Amino acid sequence: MLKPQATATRDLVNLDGTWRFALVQSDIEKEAPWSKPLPGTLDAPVPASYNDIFVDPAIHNHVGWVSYQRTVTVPRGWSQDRYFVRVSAATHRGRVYINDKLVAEHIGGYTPFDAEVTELVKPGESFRLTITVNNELTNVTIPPGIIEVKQNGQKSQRYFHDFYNYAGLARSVWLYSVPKAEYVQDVTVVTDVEGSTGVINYDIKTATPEASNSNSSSVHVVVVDEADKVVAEASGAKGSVKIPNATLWQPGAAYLYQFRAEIRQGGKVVDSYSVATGIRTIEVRDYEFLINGKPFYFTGFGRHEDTAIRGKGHDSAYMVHDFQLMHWIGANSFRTSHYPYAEEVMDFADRHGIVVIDETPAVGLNLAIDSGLFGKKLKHTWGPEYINDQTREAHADSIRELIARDKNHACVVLWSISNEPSSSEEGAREYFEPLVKLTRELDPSRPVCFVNVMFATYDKCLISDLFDVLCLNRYYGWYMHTGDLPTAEAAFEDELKGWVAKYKKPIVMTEYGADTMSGFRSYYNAPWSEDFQVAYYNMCHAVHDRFPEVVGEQVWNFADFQTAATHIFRVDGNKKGIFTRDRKPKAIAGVLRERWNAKLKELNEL
Ligand code: GCB
Repeated sequence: MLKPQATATRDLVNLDGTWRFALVQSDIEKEAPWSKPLPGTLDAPVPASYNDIFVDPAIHNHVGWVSYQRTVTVPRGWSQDRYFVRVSAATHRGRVYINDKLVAEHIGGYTPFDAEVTELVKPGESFRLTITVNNELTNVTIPPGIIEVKQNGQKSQRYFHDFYNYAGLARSVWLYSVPKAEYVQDVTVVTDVEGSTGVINYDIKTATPEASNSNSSSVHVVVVDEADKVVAEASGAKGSVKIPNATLWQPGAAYLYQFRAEIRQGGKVVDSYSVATGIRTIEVRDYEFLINGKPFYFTGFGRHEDTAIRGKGHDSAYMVHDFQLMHWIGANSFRTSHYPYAEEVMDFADRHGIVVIDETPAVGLNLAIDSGLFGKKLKHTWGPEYINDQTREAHADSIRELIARDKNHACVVLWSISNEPSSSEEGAREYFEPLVKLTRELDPSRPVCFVNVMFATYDKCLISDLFDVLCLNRYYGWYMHTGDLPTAEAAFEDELKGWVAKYKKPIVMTEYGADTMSGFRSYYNAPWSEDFQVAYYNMCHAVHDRFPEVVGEQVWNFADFQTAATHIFRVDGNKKGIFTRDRKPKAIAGVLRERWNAKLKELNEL
C-alpha cells in the first residue's frame, strides 16, 4: 500500500491539528456521533494518543469508542481526480464518516487505510469528517486482550503485553488525490547486486477505475540517483532495471535511488509515483546474517513509540532526536517492538542506514507468562477459548498489511511475525505453520523470524525450526537468578550452547535488560541501581562474545516507557530504558557506546 505523496499529478493535504473530540458514552449506533457536531468542548491533537492529553480518568481509562471530528474542504482544482482520506493509524479500530455516510472501517491499530470521498463531495465543497476509534482488545484481535465488566457495570480491559494500551489517532490524517483516468496503485521493488551492477526488479500495478483508454497508455520507469541524474530507464509494468557501478545501501551509509513509476499517454506523463530505493542484498547463510554479502552484527534496541503526553503520537522532534541518540551510542539497528511504527520512521531509517527488524502487533499471545509470573493456574493459549482460528485470521491480516506497507524499505531486513508467543505449548506449531508460509509467499526476498520467550528453551520450543533466524529474549540475572550474576551467567551460557547444538541458525539477542531507576546508585550492585544495570550488561556481553553464532544484540529498551497501571511491579512504567522517558542517559549508555562503536569499527574493517 503506497504512502500518499505529492507529485506533478497528485496532491496531498495534511489534516493534522486539533480536532473536536468526545467519548462515545453509550451505544455508538444510537449516539451516531457522525450525524452532528460533536457535543462538549473538548479538542484533541492529531497525531497523538488521547489517553494522557486530558486530566480526566474517565478519558484515560475509557474502554470503547471515541470520536474525532473536523471540517474539511476538497480543493477546487480536483475535478479530474479521485480523492481519499488516508488514516495512517486508528488504534485499534477505525471508522470514517463523510457527513452521515460510513465510507471505511478498518481493524488493526498500526497500519493505514483509505476512505474514498470522490463521489460524495465535489471539489470546492466542505464536509464533516468524523473518525470514530475503538480501543478494545479481545481474543480475536491482534494484539489480543480480554474485556471484563466490573461490578459497577463499567468495562475494563486486560491484556498480556507490557506496554500501555494507548489509543486514538496517533499518526497523520491526509486528504490526497490521484488522477481519475489511470494511476499507479502499487509498486513493488526487490533489489539485487551482480558484481558492481545494481538490479531493481519491479512490479507496478495500475488502476483504471473508469473503464478507460488504458490501451493507449504505457508504464515507464525512470531511476534517478541522489545527484538527480537519470541512471536507468525501462518500459513495461514488470521487469528489471540495471544500474552500472551502483552505490549500495549499506548499514550506516545509506544511498537511495528514486525509482519513479510513470504512466504515459501519447508522450505525456499522466501519473507518477516515486519509491526511495536502496539497493542491497540480504542472506542468511548457516549462522551468518549477511547484508551485501558481508557479515552483519546487529547493535541497538527494542524500542517503543512512547513519549510523555503524546503516548504513541508520532512526533518528528522525538524521531530525529531518537535517531541522533542511536547514532551517538553506536546502534546500527532496532526492532519495531511490538507493532509497525509510523511510516515516517521507516522512511527515516532508510535515509540514515539504520537496519530494522519489522514486527507485527502480534504480542501477548501467551497466557503462560501471566500464569508463570503470578503463580496463577496455567491457562491454555491455543484453542477455541483464547487464540483460535479467528485470531489467526486477524494475525494473517496483520502480516499482509505490514508487508503491503513496508515491503519497499531497504532498512527492513527481517520480518518478525510475533513477539513471545507461547511457542512451547501444544498447538503453537499448528497455529504458526500457515502464517510462516503466508509471510514467505508475500515476500520471498526477506528472512522471517519470531521472537522467542524465555520459557520456550531450545528443548521445548515447538516452532523455531520454521524460521530463518533465532531471536531470543532472555532475562538471566533479572527475572531469573535476580541479582545473582555469576549464576545467571552460567545458566545463560548453558542455554545458548543448547541452541547452537540444536540449530545451525544465526542468533540475535532481541531483548535482555534490567529495570533501573535513574539516579539510584549502589556500591553493591543492588538490582534497580544504575550500577547493577552496567554489571548486568557486562555479564551478558561476556557471554555473547563467546558465541560466533550470536550475530546481534538489541537491548531492552531504548527508553523507559509507559505500561498498564495494573502491573504492580511497574512504577509509572517499565524502567529498563538505557535512556529515561525524556531521553536522559543512564550510566549504562556510556558503556554501550564504547562497546558498540568498537563493534561497528570491526564490522567496517571486514
Ligand atoms: C519481554 C517483553 C517486553 C517486556 C519485557 C520486560 O519479554 O517482550 O514487551 O517489556 O519483557 O521488561 O518485562
